Amino acid sequence: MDELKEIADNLIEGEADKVGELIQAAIDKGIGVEKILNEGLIVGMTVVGQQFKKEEIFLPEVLFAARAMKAGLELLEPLLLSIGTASKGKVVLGTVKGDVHDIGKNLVAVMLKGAGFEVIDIGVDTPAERFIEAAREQGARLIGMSALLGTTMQNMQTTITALEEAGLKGQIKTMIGGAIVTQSFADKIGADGYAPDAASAVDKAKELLGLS
Ligand code: B12
Repeated sequence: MDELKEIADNLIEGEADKVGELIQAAIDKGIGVEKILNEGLIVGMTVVGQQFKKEEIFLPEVLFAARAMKAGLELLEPLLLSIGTASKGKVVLGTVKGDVHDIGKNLVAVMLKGAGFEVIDIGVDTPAERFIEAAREQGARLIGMSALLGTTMQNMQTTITALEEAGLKGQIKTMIGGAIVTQSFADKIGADGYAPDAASAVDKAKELLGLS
């Protein structure tokens, strides 16, 4: 359908207003909400993720596309919730205690939402207990933690230890990321997964929740 391709193309170009207009027009025309999400927004965001991974586009383009995705999702979210679209699962996402960097975390949130996950974003400077409390309250099976500072990355370990102490390690999986984080650090602290960028974070979340 041309409308859906147009939505995807405008998302790739980062045209947030146009994406909003096209989505509203598609809704008014009676095109299914899930079709608009899957064949419009998600197709577009998948292309953006792939281009970013291959370094064909860079952060500014991704941020514009992310903004367009957010504009589109805001229109679709209430309709999706009202028809009870099956979510891929809930992910609690936050930046660890002492750290206020959130650009990367927000990108991960948009990509996860775009891929059909329900994201509970608990913000920045988040203590270990808050991650666990949110996961328990929401029944989330995955916690995603972001850190960009050498002084705060250790707080990821604190959350994992607290999960262990609460007897929840394994039941609630952990996925970590942020420019300073590496796979070997993830292995060292016992995180279940690591991803270097937002597109790979989606693949990792699917893998950890047994969806891939
Ligand atoms: C923007 C920025 C800031 C902004 C943050 C604004 C915001 N709202 O986020 C501000 C100005 C507030 C800031 C403050 C500070 N900053 Co700063 N900041 C940066 C900068 C320039 C860019 C970070 C960024 O957004 N990158 C872009 C995003 C998209 O990349 P990303 O976060 O890595 O995310 C990607 C992946 O890592 C991954 N990912 C991220 N999170 C997650 C989570 C999961 C679960 C997964 C799977 C994947 C994943 O996916 C993302 C998308 O692909 C970096 C330099 C750099 N080049 O990294 C310094 C940098 C991180 N900052 C640094 C420092 C030192 C500070 C300050 C201490 C400075 C000061 N003296 O006050 C303070 C600390 C404040 C605090 N307590 O947190 C240092 C850290 C050095 C270190 N190794 O510890 C850096 C590296 C700069 C430098 N070279 O010195 N900073």
